[in-house]
Amino acid sequence: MENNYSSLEEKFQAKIDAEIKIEPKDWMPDKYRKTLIRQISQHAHSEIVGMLPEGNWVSRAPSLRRKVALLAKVQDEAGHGLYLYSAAETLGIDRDTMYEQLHSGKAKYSSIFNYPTTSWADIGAIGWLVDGAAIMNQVPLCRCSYGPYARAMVRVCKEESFHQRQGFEILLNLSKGTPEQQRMLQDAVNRWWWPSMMMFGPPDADSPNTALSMKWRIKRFTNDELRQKFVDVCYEQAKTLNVTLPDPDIKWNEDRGHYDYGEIDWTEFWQVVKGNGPCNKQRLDTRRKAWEDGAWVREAALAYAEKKQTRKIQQSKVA
Ligand code: BYC
Repeated sequence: MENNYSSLEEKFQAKIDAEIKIEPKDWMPDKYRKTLIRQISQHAHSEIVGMLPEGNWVSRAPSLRRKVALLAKVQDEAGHGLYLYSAAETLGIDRDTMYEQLHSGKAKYSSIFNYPTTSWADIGAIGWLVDGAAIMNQVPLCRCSYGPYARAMVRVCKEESFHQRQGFEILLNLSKGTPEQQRMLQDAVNRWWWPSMMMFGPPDADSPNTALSMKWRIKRFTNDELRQKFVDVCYEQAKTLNVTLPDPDIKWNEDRGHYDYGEIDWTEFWQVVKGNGPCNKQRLDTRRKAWEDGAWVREAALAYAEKKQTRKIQQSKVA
């Protein structure tokens, strides 16, 4: 039995090494399935919780054009959540179980969405930094070894890149505005920079999942590799926006060919992940309320589906 399992595992790894996608009905190690369910469901939860800080600004966007773009972006996040829940379902977990894990506080979702959006510039900063970090992390996921996740990510990334641009454009406008608008921009960047750096996850040395996820080509880069790419890109973009990144230790390192950066507050990160961030409670309460308020829609949809099915059976009997 053990020999049989190890030969299955060898064949599985050989497929991965040959860049052949793993599909839902293929044999896979239990741990591969569990890792994917964990990552994809956390990712789906992040998308739908991620709608909340921005949704807060739909009614206060400063022009019709900004409102339309923000509304479209928030709707895109809902779509991303749906593709990702569907991708996770192909691994044998059902959607209600995933929702239950989110609503009971058992499931993780990205730490970034537990921070408040207190000014319009925050919407720009989320687009520039949060979506920028998301793209850095998610483009390699388009080459993830698991087919349904990789294919979902292609569309997600196309939409994320529009989100990043709309955020950057908001900030670019503020950077050319009044001194008050420029202060608002700098304040938003000050507050969103470090939480965005934390989005990539703990340092490689403290990341229990990275090694296996790299071997199985779920992840193509480590947390620190992606974080470094993000710093290098943002430093240059910050110059265009005429803002300073709130890290006095950022400086070009000629030997490494990258920007060095300062110490991240990992105590704050773990506090937020454990549920003690500024908005964790508010986010989960809002999600739970949306779920409860939507009960009648689910009931109506089920009743309609049942009615349709009964009618179909009756018609087939008559025929
Ligand atoms: N927040 O071993 P590690 C978006 C957890 S959506 C909370 O490195 P892994 C967007 C991690 O889950 C953003 N928890 O884990 C949406 C693990 O805990 P468990 C989300 C975090 O999985 C709307 C433990 O820490 N993106 O961008 O190898 C609007 C140890 O970590 C975080 C994705 O989900 C965090 N930041 O690597 C705008 C992308 N970081 O599960 C934007 C897909 C780590 O062992 N996910 N943890 O209990 C990934 O790429 C990987 O899961 C991560 C973490 C890089 C996030």
